[in-house]
Amino acid sequence: LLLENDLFTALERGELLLHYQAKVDSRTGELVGAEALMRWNHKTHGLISPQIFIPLAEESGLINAMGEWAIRTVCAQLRSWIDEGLQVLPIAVNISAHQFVQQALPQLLADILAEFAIPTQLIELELTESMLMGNASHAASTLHQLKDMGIEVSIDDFGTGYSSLSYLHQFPVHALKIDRSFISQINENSEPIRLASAIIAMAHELGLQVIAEGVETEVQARYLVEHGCDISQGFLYSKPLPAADFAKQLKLG
Ligand code: G
Ligand code: G
Ligand code: MN
Ligand code: NA
Repeated sequence: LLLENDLFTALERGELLLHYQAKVDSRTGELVGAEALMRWNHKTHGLISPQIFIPLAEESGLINAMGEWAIRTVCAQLRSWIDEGLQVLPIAVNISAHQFVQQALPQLLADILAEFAIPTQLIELELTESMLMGNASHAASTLHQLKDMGIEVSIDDFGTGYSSLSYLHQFPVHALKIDRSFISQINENSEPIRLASAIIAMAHELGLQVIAEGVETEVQARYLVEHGCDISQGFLYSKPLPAADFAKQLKLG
C-alpha cells in the first residue's frame, strides 16, 4: 500500500535505475550484449525488485511512463558510452503486457532513438509469449513494424506461456530465451530433462536464435554448448550490474 503511493513519485524523484546483465556467446564466452533490468532504490526500503513493483505499476497505469523511462535511459546511456569512445553492444529492454498493448512502441522507439542518435540495431526488446498470443493481429503488425525498423525482438521466459507453435512461426521474432526453470533442471546428478535441448532444436528449425537465461553452473554451460545454444546469460557469467560496473567490460573503440 505504501509502495503503491510511493511509486507515483519514484519516477520524478529519480529513484528508478537500470542494472545491466551481460549476454555472452555460449561457445566463446565473449560479451555480445546485455539486458537492462529495472530497480527501484526506495528511500527507506532500499533496492526493490521489479517482481514487486512492475505488477503495481501495471495496476496503477504507471507502467507506460516507467517503460518509456527505461527505453530513454538505455538510449541516453548508450549515447554517453559512445561519446566516451566505448564499443557499445545491443541492449535488450523488457516490455510489459500493458505497455505492449497501450503504447505505440514502434513510434516511441523511433522518436527516442532519433533523440539520442542511436542506431536501431543497438536496442532490442524482450516480450513474452502471452503478449503475442493475447492479441495476435496487434502483435503481428507491431512485430513487422519493429522488424522493418531493424529492431530485434526476443520471446522471454520461453516455454512457460501458452504458445502456439503455428502462431510463433508467423511472428517475425529474432530469438527465443529459454526460461531459467528449464536451465535449472540441468545438473550432473540427474539425467537432464531434455526440454532445453528440444527448445534449442525447435528454435533453430524455425530459424531463430536461442538465448539461455539463468545459467549458473559449468555443467549447464557445457550442456548448452553441446546442444548448440547461441547465447547465454546468468550468474555464471555476471550478475545484473550498475551501469558503471557493466561498462568496464566494454572495449575502447
Ligand atoms: O532482474 P530481476 O530478477 O529483478 O527481474 C524480475 C522480473 O522483472 C523479470 O521478469 C524481468 O523481466 C522484469 N523486469 C525487469 N526490468 C523490467 C523492465 O524494465 N520492464 C518490465 N516490464 N519488466 C522488467
Ligand atoms: O524474466 P526475465 O528474464 O526478464 O528476468 C530476468 C531475471 O532473472 C532477473 O530477475 C535477473 O536478476 C534474474 N537472473 C539473471 N540471471 C540469473 C541466474 O543465473 N540465476 C537466477 N536465479 N536468476 C537470474
Ligand atoms: Mn527478460
Ligand atoms: Na525471463
